[in-house]
Amino acid sequence: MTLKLGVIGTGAIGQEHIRRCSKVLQGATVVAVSDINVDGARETLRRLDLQAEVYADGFEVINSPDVDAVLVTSWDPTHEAFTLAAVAAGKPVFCEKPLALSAEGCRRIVDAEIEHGKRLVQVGFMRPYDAGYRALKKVIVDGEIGEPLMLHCAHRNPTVPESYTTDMAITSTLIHELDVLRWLTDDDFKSVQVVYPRVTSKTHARLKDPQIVLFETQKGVRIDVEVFVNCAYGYDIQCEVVGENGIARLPEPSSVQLRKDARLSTSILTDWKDRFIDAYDVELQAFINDVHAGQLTGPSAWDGFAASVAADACLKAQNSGIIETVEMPPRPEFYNR
Ligand code: NAD
Ligand code: NAI
Ligand code: ISE
Repeated sequence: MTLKLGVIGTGAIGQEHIRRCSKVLQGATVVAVSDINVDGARETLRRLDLQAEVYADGFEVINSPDVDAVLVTSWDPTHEAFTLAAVAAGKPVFCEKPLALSAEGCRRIVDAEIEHGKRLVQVGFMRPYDAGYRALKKVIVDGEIGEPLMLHCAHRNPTVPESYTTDMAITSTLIHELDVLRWLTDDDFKSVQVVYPRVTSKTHARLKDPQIVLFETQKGVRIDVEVFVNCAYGYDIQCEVVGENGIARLPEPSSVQLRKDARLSTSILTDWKDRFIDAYDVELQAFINDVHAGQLTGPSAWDGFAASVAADACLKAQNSGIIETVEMPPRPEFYNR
């Protein structure tokens, strides 16, 4: 049977997910869409040559009897309300990151899901589905570099819009590392400090850029993440794990090597859509398959909550300048199954 999807938010990633669910993946079809920009939603369907109901309100999508499962791809501040409404309707929901803007908001979703009695939520943390991150994790798990001691990471975007502010470096950008580094190292964050280097001239008054986020984990691993969202040169994700016996690096995306004009070069991607294009396919196919099978297994509401607990401490550290603790409550038995 084909899974009938409703998509809320037809912006950059909403359009990408509608395209992949309709034209790339198996077992699903998009039957309803919604965006506060209704013309944008219509234009998305026209451009992709798709037929679907257009609703003015996302809650109508969730409650439509035609819709079996929901994708939330609208702006960050809207995620919590739409995800809670999907859980209340008993419908599986794939929610883009962050699950909510605070740990408190994520906790409300966790509590609602536990109350429902069965997992309904998958968070759009796609990096654990990326072949490069999976290969890096295998090297660590196989013991090839010994125990990890330090990680050096970078999350760089070429540019961001004027609406992007200092806090979003944490809630919208670093949130990917807050999830993937827990998964990669099988560890939890213990404390965090944020320090600000010299500010780039390419930013604006409400965005301090770049930022360096320094963590200590429960196992004593030290991690530094550079978040630099106006780096100008490309979209660049770096992760180097320094272990007792050696160093492992996240593979670079493959690219043709060019010898030309007395130079040896390879291109760097510029768009986040391309960097993890395969991982988005795999995460959404997993969601569709899991809904068909009746049991979600991807990044959970608890993972969304855990990342937001760390994000809240980072936000505090952004303002205090001192080392802040990350207080992670124990994982409920519900998420161990
Ligand atoms: P975008 O601004 O291009 O698109 C968001 C769309 O949501 C817009 O069209 C907007 O009109 C619509 N929208 C906002 N509020 C809405 C609401 N209440 N109901 C319906 N539609 C609403 O943003 P984007 O780049 O597509 O990002 C969307 C979400 O996806 C964000 O949460 C972002 O963090 C996430 N995202 C994740 C990744 C990733 O790598 N996992 C990449 C990009 C974006
Ligand atoms: P976007 O701004 O391109 O799209 C957001 C869309 O949501 C807009 O079209 C907007 O009109 C719509 N929208 C906002 N509020 C709405 C509402 N109340 N009801 C209906 N529609 C509403 O943003 P983008 O880049 O697509 O990001 C959307 C979400 O996806 C964000 O939460 C972002 O964090 C996440 N994202 C995730 C990525 C990933 O790698 N997983 C990459 C990029 C974004
Ligand atoms: C965006 O929302 C994403 O999720 C991208 O993956 C990230 O690199 C970017 O910084 C965010 O704004």
